[in-house]
Amino acid sequence: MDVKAAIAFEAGQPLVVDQVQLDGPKAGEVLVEIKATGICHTDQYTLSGADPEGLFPAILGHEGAGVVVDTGPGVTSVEPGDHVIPLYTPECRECDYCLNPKTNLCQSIRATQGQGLMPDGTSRFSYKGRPIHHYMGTSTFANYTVLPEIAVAKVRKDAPFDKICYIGCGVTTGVGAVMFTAKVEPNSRCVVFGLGGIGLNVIQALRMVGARQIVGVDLNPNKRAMAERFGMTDFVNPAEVEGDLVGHLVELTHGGADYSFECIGKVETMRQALECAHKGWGESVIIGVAGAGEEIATRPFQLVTGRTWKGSAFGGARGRTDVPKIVDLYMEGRLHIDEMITRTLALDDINEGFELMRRGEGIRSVVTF
Ligand code: NAD
Ligand code: DAO
Ligand code: ZN
Ligand code: ZN
Repeated sequence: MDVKAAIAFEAGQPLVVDQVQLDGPKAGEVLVEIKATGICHTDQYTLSGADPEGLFPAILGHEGAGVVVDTGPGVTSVEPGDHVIPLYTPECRECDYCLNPKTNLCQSIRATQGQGLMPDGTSRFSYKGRPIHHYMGTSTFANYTVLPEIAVAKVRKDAPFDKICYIGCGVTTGVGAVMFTAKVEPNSRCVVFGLGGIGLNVIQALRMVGARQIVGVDLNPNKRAMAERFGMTDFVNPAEVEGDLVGHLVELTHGGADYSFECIGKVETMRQALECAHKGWGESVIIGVAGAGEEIATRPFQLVTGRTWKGSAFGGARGRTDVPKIVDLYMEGRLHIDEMITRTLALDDINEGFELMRRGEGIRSVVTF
């Protein structure tokens, strides 16, 4: 079938909106009509050419929501009409990783997903007869896409697509890091580095689980008001701190953070986040993705004396199991998304959304189809 898509033909160039051809779902696959998709930094990272694993031409996009319109042979968990959120971290419930409660990193289709292909090693997308790569197993910058059955979370039908698409990456990444990776307890003191689309979701989850202190750290003072609306109790602008930032944060949190979260992607702030964690028990969770080849550092004594360094991908969430629960939290009014969608665009204007992100304006732009 012909579908309308934003195509990334080459690194560093704007996306081109045009008609592409999409083959129907094969065994174990589903055809989904995408109703809305967010634009995330990871799409920008790949489009910029900085992503060493980036493949072109490709249809980017990994933060979507839509409706199943067709299923291939053997699909049993969803049917046409079901509302779904595509999962760049699938959940097969059978591989060694899915069977180990310590991880959410299902590996069953990891190799082909990384090659921009469906699990059978081929692409469903083509442009003028030449194949186009899938991206993160999702390719949501198209009004229809094909996904493996294990890479869709079935969600309730009354949830608005133009809001819950954000649960496909940003919301789950921030909220999950608090609930599933760190398992933050009530009354904790916490520090969040970076008050962008991820940091705000960490903050709102910390408020939801009953943290007593939520310190936000950001160089941009314009981020303060929004973070306070989501539950930040203290704001620290490193540019305004005289002396050592880590010492300041340790003092502010009465000895150090029970939990800190790095939501920027810089190795310097990853070190600060670890070192402001409380001696003896503080845990620091890296969420930000640093540039290719970068390395983190600290003095090992920081760990010897009881701090723990962790990382979190997709919030540690098991998509098919946990994403529907996050949609429920939103629909129950316990998580807020609407205020974070600061721009809604048509697919034809998708490059404008990338430009807003490059300029650091707004929190999330969403394309609706
Ligand atoms: P963003 O750009 O919206 O937010 C980053 C914030 O950090 C901005 O407000 C900026 O002002 C602030 N900042 C930059 N440098 C700073 C510094 N030195 N000190 C203090 N503040 C500083 O980004 P985002 O969308 O919130 O994403 C954050 C990170 O999370 C990115 O690296 C992204 O790639 C990553 N990410 C990770 C996952 C995962 O699963 N681990 C998923 C999605 C995104
Ligand atoms: O299993 O090796 C693997 C890949 C896991 C991918 C997790 C990606 C999380 C960070 C990238 C940001 C996503 C928007
Ligand atoms: Zn993302
Ligand atoms: Zn698995």
